[in-house]
Amino acid sequence: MNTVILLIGANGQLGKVLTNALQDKYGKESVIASDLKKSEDSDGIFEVIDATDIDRIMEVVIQYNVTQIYHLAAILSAKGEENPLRTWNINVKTWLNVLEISRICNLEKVFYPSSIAVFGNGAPSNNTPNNAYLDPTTVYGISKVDGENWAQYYHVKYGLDVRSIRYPGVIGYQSLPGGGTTDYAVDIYHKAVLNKTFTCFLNKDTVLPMIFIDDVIRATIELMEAPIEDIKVRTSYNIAGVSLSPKEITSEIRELYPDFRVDYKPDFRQDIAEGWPRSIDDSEARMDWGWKPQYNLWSITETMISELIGQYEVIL
Ligand code: AKB
Repeated sequence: MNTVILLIGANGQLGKVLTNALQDKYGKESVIASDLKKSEDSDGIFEVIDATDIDRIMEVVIQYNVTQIYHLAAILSAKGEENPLRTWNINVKTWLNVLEISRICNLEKVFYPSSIAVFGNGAPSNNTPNNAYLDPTTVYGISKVDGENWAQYYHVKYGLDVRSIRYPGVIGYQSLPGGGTTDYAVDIYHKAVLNKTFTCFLNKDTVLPMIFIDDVIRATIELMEAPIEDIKVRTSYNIAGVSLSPKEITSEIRELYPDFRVDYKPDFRQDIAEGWPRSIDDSEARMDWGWKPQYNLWSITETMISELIGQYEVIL
């Protein structure tokens, strides 16, 4: 069977990069990117899909003989709090649509991104284990716990091969994140390269688990390619990159931009961040399918800055 992948939510921070990585791997003709609007810079097959519309997803799955779905569409933690019921409806309904279609069409594999937002105050905040108690404090987190349980349900009940990772905050240069609590860790690099002062919405010492985009894309593809018998966790796997605070990122950036200035104005996102782990225990992912991060704070900083300089065409 030829692999044909449908990515839902392909215009987001991860979607664009994952689409390119999957196109490189499987060929442009085997990857269908989709989102609510056609992306300006899409290079390959693109279909407009509103994932709350199950018939539209089905149409595209049948049209292209799709064999795998990566479901990336979701409203993130900070944005989600503006309208909790809408967030719940979108995050959960779109995921159930994808699961139902995957079951009906007997798809080979499905990918579901979960998040460190599934954890709350009931979990240890250092080295949070995979099976820690889940009492999330945001509607986004609640929807991800729910989504993980649905993933496991479809696996156990229908034998659907659903695989999932709990993403830390993702740092990447290709596109801006939107609506998350960890977004500051991308914005800060943009401001540094543009020689602007950065106003941080978290306190300087707030440590959160983060991961570089290349590591997260590699983790996703490695998980999806792992032999089925290696996948022991059917809710979602913890993965860790590097745990960081705004102060630590700032001091690394100052190695290259000594005059870089950061002001701190914590807002409601500080409360969200305080409910999340400081660091993640990813030993199950390491053991089951060989996960290992490659980027540390310094290599993230060097890569972010050199890539963004290229994008903004500024001279160091
Ligand atoms: C967010 O901040 O909401 C996301 C996440 C950690 O899932 N980046």
